[in-house]
Amino acid sequence: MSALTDRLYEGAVRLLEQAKRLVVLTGAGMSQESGIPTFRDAQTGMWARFRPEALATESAFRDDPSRVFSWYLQRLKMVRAAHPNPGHESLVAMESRFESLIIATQNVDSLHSRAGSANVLELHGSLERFYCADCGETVSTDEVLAAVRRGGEKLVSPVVCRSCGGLSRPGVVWFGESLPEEPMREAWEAARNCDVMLIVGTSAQVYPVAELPHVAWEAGASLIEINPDETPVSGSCACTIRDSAATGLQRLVMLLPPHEMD
Ligand code: BJW
Ligand code: ZN
Repeated sequence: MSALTDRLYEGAVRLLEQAKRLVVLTGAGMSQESGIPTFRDAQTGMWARFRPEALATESAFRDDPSRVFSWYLQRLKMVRAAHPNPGHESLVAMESRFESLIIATQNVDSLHSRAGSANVLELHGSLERFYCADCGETVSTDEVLAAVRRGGEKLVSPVVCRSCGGLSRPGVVWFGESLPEEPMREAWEAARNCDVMLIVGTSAQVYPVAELPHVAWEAGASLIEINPDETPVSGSCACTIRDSAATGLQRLVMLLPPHEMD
């Protein structure tokens, strides 16, 4: 570990020690060490193999429902087989050290909640929910999983809605769609009121979530980034830790002195 890296961790710890309200903004890099590919990493990202507009839009779904539905079923199977990594667990361990710790995540894999984090705002929805693309009625995930078992590795047609006969779609936010209102309102409010925003494993390229660090910064919060690579937000950060999510968060938890309430 270099002296510069040590200083960056020390700087981050000093900011966290003084903070009462922490917001953690997470992206696909957070779950990379759980074996879930990121979206944009050149060699391993999901979109190294697929074009986003070919799969993550409503029009792609309308053009070829089985192809898009099957892609999401494969991903649901993958996240169900995955486990939270030490980075997710470190965020759970950090909770008791702050008056409030809110996780605003773009991830649809539920790994923060499965790790045990209490306050998680899912800004891009979840792979665990399905609903009818026509009437909005919830479609049971058990029914969807039964379709997975029937389909095996083959293309699976979307489950048909019992109310209107429409096709079921994953409960994630596609390009051109608005984000869920309530978590979005809470995330913006938390960003305006936090002392520190910790930004972990996101390329900070997808809007409107990419605005959140700017909202926090303009309201006077300090920004800390954990990401092996530079991002558009790096220049505004007080500390940029160039490590993986699991390494960075584990080390921060280790260095943070115990809370006086502990
Ligand atoms: C590690 C690591 C390790 C690796 N540890 N780190 C303003 C300007 C320009 C464009 C727009 C704008 N406003 C809106 C737009 C359009 C669009 C957009 O942002 N486009 C940009 C790409 C330019 N936005 C939208 O369409 C949004 N909707 C909207 O704005 O609606 C408006 C509206 C108004 C009125 C009526 C209706 C609508 C919706 C965006 C939804 C995004 N959805 C997706 C797909 C979800 C479904 C699915 O899962 O398939 O969400 S896109 C995809 O990107 C996914 C992610 O959540 C999101 C963010 O990606 P993320 O998490 O940052 O991952 P990566 O891969 O990009 O980065 C990984 C990072 O981790 C890297 O930095 C690595 O270095 C790092 N890393 N290993 C730590 N181990
Ligand atoms: Zn319906």
